[in-house]
Amino acid sequence: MSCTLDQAIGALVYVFHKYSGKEGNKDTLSKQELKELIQKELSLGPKLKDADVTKLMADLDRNKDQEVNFQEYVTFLAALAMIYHEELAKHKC
Ligand SMILES: [Ca+2]
Ligand SMILES: [Ca+2]
Repeated sequence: MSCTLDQAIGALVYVFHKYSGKEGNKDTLSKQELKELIQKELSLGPKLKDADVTKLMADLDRNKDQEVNFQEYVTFLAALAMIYHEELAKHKC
């Protein structure tokens, strides 16, 4: 039986490929794919404006190829995990 962390990591990989395969390079997320991933998979998605996605894309795209590869995506998830961790800490009293 797999544990929850296994499943969570599996889900992270699965979600990346679910969107990265939609257009262009199958192994990287274009801005459109990134936007769709955020809007459909994250609770904060609908709050993000187009300008936010553009800025996020620029932050994530370390090698400046206008695409988010898996390594860059992992950086994004790590940042998200930090935010979620802080939020959780706030709600625990
Ligand atoms: Ca793609
Ligand atoms: Ca890139």
